[in-house]
Amino acid sequence: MLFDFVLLDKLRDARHIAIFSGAGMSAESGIPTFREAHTGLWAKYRPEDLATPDAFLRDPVTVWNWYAWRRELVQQAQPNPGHLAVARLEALVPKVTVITQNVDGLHQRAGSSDVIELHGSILETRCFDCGQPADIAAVAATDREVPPRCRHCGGMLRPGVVWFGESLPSDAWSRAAEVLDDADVFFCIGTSSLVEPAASLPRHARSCGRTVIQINPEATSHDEIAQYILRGKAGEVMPELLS
Ligand code: BV8
Ligand code: ZN
Repeated sequence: MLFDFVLLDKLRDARHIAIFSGAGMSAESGIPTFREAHTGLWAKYRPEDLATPDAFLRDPVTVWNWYAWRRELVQQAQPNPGHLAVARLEALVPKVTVITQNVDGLHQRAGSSDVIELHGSILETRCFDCGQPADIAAVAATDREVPPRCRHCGGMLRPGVVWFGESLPSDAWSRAAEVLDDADVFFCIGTSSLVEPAASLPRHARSCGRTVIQINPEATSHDEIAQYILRGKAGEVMPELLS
């Protein structure tokens, strides 16, 4: 892929690069995107119907098992060349902040040192009732109940993610807003830009005068606000951009 010289100059001169990523960032690690997540075993469910507190209260076993399946997938997955290229950016640019919608922890495993998880982490577990964190490995070793129970209050344990209808962690959201104020380049990688309020970040970045770069094999609503559209896969475009 040939890159615009002005784009390459902007990357060379950048002081602070923000990387806003979605499920497409992890697609080449073998983790189905949300648009694909209802395939195979879960074909009859839509993610938006499972990733809600009501769904969990209505059918805790199905929701718990869906997350147990995804957690297993995530733990077996490896960061792909796209994650690794994002991590390598830190050696080339004074400051790089990753703002991810993903809950899989692959940016951190690739070596990115500053990752804001807007939607929490599937690797974390907490009590639905009292909020106490739980060590899922320790719990699974002794508690066969599905979902397992909180040791403090006996409530059901739940994944440490942000469900639809739940607020984003206030510290993560305020940190993302600070990054928007400071970054000079804003990558938007592998997101369909459908989920709010995260999807408002690239639009806000553009309105603040940042250089917005979209990397996605398909068109999304953010194409209209991006100055640069790199039509391709994260695992191919990002390493090429840094080569
Ligand atoms: C909130 C954690 C308020 C859980 C997730 C009506 C209109 C507007 C908004 C709403 C509405 N009704 C409700 C809302 C709000 C709702 C929302 O946005 N709903 C959507 C469905 C319309 N948002 C919320 O509920 C949020 N909270 O608003 O709170 C509030 C205020 C006060 C008090 C109480 C409440 C919470 C949203 C967070 C939900 N949790 N994840 C879990 O993971 O199970 S979101 C979840 O879906 C993912 O984390 C991800 O963020 C999102 C899916 O989006 P993408 O990441 O973009 O993935 P997707 O599959 O869609 O797209 C993949 C893209 O990758 C595609 O474009 C594809 O082309 C591309 N791609 C594919 N392969 C590659 C690639 N790109 C590059 N390389 C490749 N190889
Ligand atoms: Zn509890």
